[in-house]
Amino acid sequence: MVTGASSGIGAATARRLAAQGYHVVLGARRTELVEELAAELGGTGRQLDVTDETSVNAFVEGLDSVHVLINNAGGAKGLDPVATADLDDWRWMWETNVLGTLRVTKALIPALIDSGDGLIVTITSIAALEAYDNGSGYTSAKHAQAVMHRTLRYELLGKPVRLTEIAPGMVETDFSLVRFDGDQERADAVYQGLTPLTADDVAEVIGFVASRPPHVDLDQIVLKPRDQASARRNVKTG
Ligand code: 8X3
Repeated sequence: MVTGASSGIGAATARRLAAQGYHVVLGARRTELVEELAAELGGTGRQLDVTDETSVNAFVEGLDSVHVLINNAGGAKGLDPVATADLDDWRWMWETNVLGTLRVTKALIPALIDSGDGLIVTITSIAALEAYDNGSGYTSAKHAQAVMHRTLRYELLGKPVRLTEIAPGMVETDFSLVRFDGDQERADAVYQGLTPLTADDVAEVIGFVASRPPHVDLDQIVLKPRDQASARRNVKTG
């Protein structure tokens, strides 16, 4: 099951897992896109808004046994200093990244345990490991999401569920377009002058994680382009 599966890392991961033989269940707000992709992959596509409890409950209904949950839905809005933080942007980031991951994970823990060999992959970010100026709405949400995921690793110890945190740096998807509210020029500028990761680069790693034997838990994977050393240091910034 993949959240945020209509584009970017979510869609690429759904493709990869389907290629590895999984029946993929795709969720996103843009129903048409997930239905289309699911049809192509021989999977199931349904509307899912991780910020809405009713939507999450309807989505997981009937899923008795789930082997893999990919918590991918999330993102950033804005790049503002704390002094001028936009409360609505913060709410959106906490609702999607933190509470969205919580809602979906909570709803699926029984089905993951019942599978006898479950795996929870949460896509955090290098923003879950670092603080950077003007990014606190996103970095704080990603830190919180990551700590929840890492806590679950302790709480599920002894149960047949593995947990992997994937913390990517720059990946060229519509991430920056969403962050900058549809400003294509500003979004493109983020990736110009360096070679970012692609969604497929990340999906390939997730495919590797999912194909390890049940006793092997890849706890945390940090994945950056060669051109990026940290959230704010790359070949352009020096
Ligand atoms: C986004 C990471 O490096 O693009 O999650 O800020 S970065």
